[in-house]
Amino acid sequence: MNPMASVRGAGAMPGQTPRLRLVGAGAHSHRRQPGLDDFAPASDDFGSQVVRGLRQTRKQLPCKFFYDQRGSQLFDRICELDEYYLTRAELGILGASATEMAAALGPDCLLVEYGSGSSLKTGLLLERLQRPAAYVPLDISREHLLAAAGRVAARYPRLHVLPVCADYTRPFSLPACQGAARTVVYFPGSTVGNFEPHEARGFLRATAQQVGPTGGLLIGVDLKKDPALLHAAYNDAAGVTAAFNLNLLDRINRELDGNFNLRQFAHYAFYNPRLGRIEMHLVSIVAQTARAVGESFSFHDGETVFTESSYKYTLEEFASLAAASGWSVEQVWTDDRRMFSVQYLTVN
Ligand code: AVI
Repeated sequence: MNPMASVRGAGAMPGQTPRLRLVGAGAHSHRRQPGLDDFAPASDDFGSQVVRGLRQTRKQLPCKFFYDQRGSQLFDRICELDEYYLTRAELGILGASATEMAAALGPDCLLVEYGSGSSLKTGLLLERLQRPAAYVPLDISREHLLAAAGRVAARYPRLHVLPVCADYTRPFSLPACQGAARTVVYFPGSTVGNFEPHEARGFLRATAQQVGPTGGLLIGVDLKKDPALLHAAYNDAAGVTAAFNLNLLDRINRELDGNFNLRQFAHYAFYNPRLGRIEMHLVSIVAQTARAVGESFSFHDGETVFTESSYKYTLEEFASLAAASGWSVEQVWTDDRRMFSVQYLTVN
């Protein structure tokens, strides 16, 4: 999975010869085979964002940079951890309620999956949709997107699969699809929790614009719960989340000529109940200086680099966030323990 639509380097499926066509913003096409509409920025400017983040008084790095090839593999392992309940809970909800979800979305819908990655969760839904007009997997990683689109097209030969390579937090246009009754964005995984609340509002508003007045949003939202369970989910015993967090420094070393000593930084994640979020940091455990992109950055003993927020919502909090961003919550599905929710929103 590629939740933050960042760059990952998974290779194309063996034997697959994807057709690649670059189109500029505003132009788009409707293809009946897996081709590609490509709006991916030429570069995500990793170097300048690292320099900007590490120059701040409170150092921080954007969490979207977690997902290089190694980071994406580590994230896939996180999703399988006993402590990381999110993926299992969401899959359980989909397994139990995909038929109801498909009914809520209605017939002839154009389903657009943001951050589709390997499109793993989508099959459950696609199989139950009534006459889907098309499926649009949307991801920033071209190779991974094309491989996944090819797999979906092979599995569902009657389905139009129209992959779009884009960062869903930046402008792009969807392929035209005649006969679609409505456009529904599918945004699983509670990636919305990785946005700051003002960013989540901006994202929800932009998504409402994207789908238009008849559109919908099917979204996974992690719920507030016992902080001990949250703490365990982000501090797994096997240390996979720690490796995922530290990989960001390793990526800086690999890609930006850095010399961060990974043994001198520690993973630190905790639930901040006042802000309702998990915070992930990398703590410098000694006073040190590291170099990257030709610049040096000093850290005092105990200084942290803030790497990720993962907001947790109550159903009421998320409903008011949605209402403030042009959406109404139509239906909510949760697991028995109310750990996680999948919600169907329509445009106000
Ligand atoms: C992608 N996102 C929803 C994950 C989360 O739980 O916030 C990313 C993650 N960070 C640490 N573990 C998983």
